[in-house]
Amino acid sequence: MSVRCIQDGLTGFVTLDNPPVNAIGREMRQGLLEAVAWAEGLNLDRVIVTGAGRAFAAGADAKEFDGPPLEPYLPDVLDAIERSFVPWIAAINGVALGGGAEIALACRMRIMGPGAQIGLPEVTLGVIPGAGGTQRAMRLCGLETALELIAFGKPMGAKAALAAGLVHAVEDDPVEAADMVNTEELLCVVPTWELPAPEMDVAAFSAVRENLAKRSPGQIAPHRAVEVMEAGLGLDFAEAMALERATFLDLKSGDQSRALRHMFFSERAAKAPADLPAAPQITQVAVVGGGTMGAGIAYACLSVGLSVVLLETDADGVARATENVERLIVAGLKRGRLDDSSAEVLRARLVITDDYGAASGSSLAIEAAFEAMEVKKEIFAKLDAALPADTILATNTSYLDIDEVAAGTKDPSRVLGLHFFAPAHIMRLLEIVQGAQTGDRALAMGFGLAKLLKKVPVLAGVCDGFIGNRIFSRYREEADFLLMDGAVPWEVDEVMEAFGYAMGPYEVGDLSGLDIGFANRRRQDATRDPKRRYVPIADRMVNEGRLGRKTSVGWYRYPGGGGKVVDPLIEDLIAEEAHFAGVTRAEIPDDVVRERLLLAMINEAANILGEGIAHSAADIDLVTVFGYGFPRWRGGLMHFADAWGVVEIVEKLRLLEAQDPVVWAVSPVLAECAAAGMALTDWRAKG
Ligand code: 3H9
Repeated sequence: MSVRCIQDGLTGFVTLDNPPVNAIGREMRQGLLEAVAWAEGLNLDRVIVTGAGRAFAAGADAKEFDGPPLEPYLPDVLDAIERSFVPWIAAINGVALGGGAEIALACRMRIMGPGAQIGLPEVTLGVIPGAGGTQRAMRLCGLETALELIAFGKPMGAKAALAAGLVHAVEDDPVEAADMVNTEELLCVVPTWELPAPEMDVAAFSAVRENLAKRSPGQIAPHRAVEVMEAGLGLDFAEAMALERATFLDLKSGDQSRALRHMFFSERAAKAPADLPAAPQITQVAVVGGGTMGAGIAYACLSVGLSVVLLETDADGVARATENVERLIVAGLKRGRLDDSSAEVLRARLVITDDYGAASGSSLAIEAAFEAMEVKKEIFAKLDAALPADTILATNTSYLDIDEVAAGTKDPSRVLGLHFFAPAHIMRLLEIVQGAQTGDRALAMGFGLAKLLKKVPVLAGVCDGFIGNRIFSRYREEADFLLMDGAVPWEVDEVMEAFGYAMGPYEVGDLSGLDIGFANRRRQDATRDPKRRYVPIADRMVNEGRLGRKTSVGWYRYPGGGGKVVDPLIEDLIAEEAHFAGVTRAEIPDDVVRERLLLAMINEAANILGEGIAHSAADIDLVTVFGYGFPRWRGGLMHFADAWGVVEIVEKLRLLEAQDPVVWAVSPVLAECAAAGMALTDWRAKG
């Protein structure tokens, strides 16, 4: 049973017990309802409810959200707890989130452990609190705090919860403290539903709405939560609860909640494959190259307690690398992630040198040097010579052929790709690239490192750009085709921002530097299909010294290194290139811009799936969301494609294919899914 009841004198101890985090499923709701009757039947003095293990309760079991609601419903269970003549005390031993927090809010009293957290993060799953959270929280901690808690879904620690009035006390042993509460004192506490709703505060509502527009553009649930709270001020408790419940149920069956649940569970499913051996122990990592990427990787490793030997080519390189890491440490200090003593510990675990011999104690080396095959080969030869035979050798290349890098080493089975995303200490995605000869031990090391760094690991095969950059390259290519055909960069950017990206492709290009894409295109010149359409606009930009933010001019201008401004010269440049190419440009409606970009990415992603470069559609979703800013609330590229409809996608692609069969050849995976009425998410390679 997921609810255990024990009587001790006139006290009933109720334990929520559904490992690992006491998610509230039907059985727990039933158990709680029975516990109310049990305590009343015994005429107990009080009930103390707590959670088994590390959590109080992580909220409603989100796995149940796909089906219709099952009785007994949580609001009814909590109503029974709140109105019972036996008062309940929540002893919050660990996280109390969503429905878990709502259980606590329905209790007469709440005592929290110092390390526990309480929060209403339902909006992160695309819903709002559905068991009284919106109404009880604002009665307990006031409108402003409740709005912050619910609209942004960020949990509170014990100290903050006490200061906000959400809990009555913080005690080392909340169960023991609950047992000590004086009965008369307990009976004097007014049940939450009897408390008056706060006064209307127009400024608080405007502030939260303004903030939401900036922090959660495109998401519905936070706005609906705010609406319910606003309406609740003018309704009685029962009416407000009914409105909250109806809104919760409406959102639960909507696309955004489905997408966010998909992301929640996919993120947790991203683990080492079950057949891999245990990850080898890591205490020291060698990082080659102390540029932005290498310094970020080194800092990420240092932050989780690893020692790092950062290898550079010469004394100048060492000085530059030292500066780069130090900049990250100072930023960590500024943001409060580090204090003076933890910063010192970090520095003490870091060696920056040009002596490869100093890295001989490393179980893993990660090369993050200049993106050129010859450079990589040279570094791998040095690593091969200087490090023990069982050290795993990884390259952080974004595009290059890992098999070619591995071929030059004594034992290619210990070579893999570990593709980090900038800034490496912040971005959650880690593509773990498996070469033709990569061994299980090397893969296990990659997944082990991802776990240590709290990254989302995705296994990828070898191809130009792996999963993420291959999709991104196609996106960028199609964006340039759109320019040639009639669009302008700021229109394309606005369309993709309206779709949910924080930045469109051209602003991203300016940020990373247009020379990067240029170098890639030159590398691809030898293998590009001569029949494939090629747009030289971006090349011309680079040839004219427009490299993006670093030169204060790229697709946009950045006067004084500040914010972007539209540059009308670009329109002339595009028009000129179109003239040279004999293309007649015409205005392209926003929905066509959006569709072409999304179709291009979906088609490429389906090929990536079909070629076995990605192992599942969900992996592609993780890559697009965690590495490339695809809106999480759309569930990632493939989930979005399924929601759009594979049949419709294939119909649209066929029309484009008729115009340009090279660029738009329809992916066999998409064609197969459309013919079989199958979702991309369910597609599996045969055999
Ligand atoms: C809600 O409550 C609605 C109500 O207002 C209204 C109802 C009427 N459901 O994250 P972890 C699983 S909405 C199902 O790896 P951690 C998770 O999938 C809910 N399963 O551990 C994983 O399974 P597996 C509002 C859940 O220590 C395992 O537990 N609540 C749920 O890093 C361990 O999870 C939230 O949004 C769930 N609700 O973090 C909180 N939660 O082992 C969501 C977890 O098979 N949960 N699982 O991979 C969290 O934020 C984190 O899981 C938590 C633990 C902080 C609790």
